[in-house]
Amino acid sequence: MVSSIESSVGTERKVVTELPGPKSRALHERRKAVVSAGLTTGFPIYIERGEGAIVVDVDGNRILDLGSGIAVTTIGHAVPEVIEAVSAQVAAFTHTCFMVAPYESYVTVCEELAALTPGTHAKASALFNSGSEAVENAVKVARLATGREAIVVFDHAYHGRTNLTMALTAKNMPYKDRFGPFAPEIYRVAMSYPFRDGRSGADAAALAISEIETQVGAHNVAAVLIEPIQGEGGFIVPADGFLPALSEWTTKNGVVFIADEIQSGFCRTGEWFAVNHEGVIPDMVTTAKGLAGGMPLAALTGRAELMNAVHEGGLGGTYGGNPVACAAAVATIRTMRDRNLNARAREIGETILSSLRSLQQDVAIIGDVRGRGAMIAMELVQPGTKNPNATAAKSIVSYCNQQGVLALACGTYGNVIRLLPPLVITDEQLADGLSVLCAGVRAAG
Ligand code: PLZ
Repeated sequence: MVSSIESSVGTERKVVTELPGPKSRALHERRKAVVSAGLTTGFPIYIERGEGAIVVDVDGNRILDLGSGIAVTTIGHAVPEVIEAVSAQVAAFTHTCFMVAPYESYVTVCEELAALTPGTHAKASALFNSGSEAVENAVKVARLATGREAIVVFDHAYHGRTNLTMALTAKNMPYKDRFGPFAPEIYRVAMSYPFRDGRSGADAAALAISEIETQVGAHNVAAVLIEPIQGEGGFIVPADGFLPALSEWTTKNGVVFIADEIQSGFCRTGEWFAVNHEGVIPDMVTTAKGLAGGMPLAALTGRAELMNAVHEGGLGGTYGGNPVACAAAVATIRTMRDRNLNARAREIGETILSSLRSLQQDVAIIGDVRGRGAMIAMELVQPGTKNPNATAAKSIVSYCNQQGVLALACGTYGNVIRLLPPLVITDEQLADGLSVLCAGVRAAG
């Protein structure tokens, strides 16, 4: 069964119909009648199967996936280890609710999280269904453990779409517009954005800290919540020293430092977590996405004294840490370790960076190329300025799509193209994807 799936999907990108093809277009018509218009799909090809870095649509087109379903299928599609673990778990049992009748895989996932997240201190975790839910719970625990209410977040931040996490997310359109009122006691301060603010990490941290101290008061702050590399906001890598300075300030002031590693975690940046690049040890870490290789699972991991400050029954949910998702996570983490995917992420990063940096020499619309490991982006500008060029981003994404390559845009200004390939992408597939992308950039520039 596993081998027939493996052998049935080719490894090369191959477009056999116009895109989207006739079957995808027909499905899209059906969808319009019944799926909320609030959900949009940039490139509505309907997927039938996948393997590694290739997804196959209902018209038989083989599409190269450079987005991993937004950093989720980090170990690739249809990974044999995950197929086996999930299939066995589905056959054994699919649900009991961990609060009703527990099972081993939940505990194993929490053991892995304790071992892999930064720091050797005692840790405890709780498992949830989505990234937003993990972030919501981080806020709950930080408030309870500190007895304080204020939560500090940053410009360009993305933390989710639920009511509380919408308030934590910076960008209005499309995430927040007319969906309020929003949760109170959320304060936004300046992010370090080297391409746009030109500040050193120390200066950017001093600015953020002074905003917190003058506008909120350190003693009111329960937590500082930050993506160590911002995802939806534009793959913004803060200047060196920014995260360590913030982390030091939180420690001095009894504030919980929460790293939202939902997009940047689990080998994406060439480390288990993006904070590892700067030796920062967060008090709490939220994870999801890459953690379970495509099954919905999220986690909140934190210092045991914070996580265990919660009263009995204070955390939970029907599906959180579902056994099938936990089985997938155990297999996913093992696969990451066995295949040394952190090293592979770094190799992929070097290849992408060198290709995009050399392109930047002759194309005036690339303002910045940045990122770590296999989390790399280019920020597009109007030639000769730093003014955002969202039109170019749109046309490059659609060029890639027409060639059978899935690429994603992001950014507060919609002008960033981000690459999040599955880490099992082959050198040939990566070279192919980059040549399509570079042609798209040249055409737009
Ligand atoms: N924190 C850092 O990246 C999810 C959002 C896609 P959920 N990012 C993709 C979209 O448009 O909804 C994300 C993230 C960071 C939290 C989240 C939220 O995770 O699993 O989507 O709830």
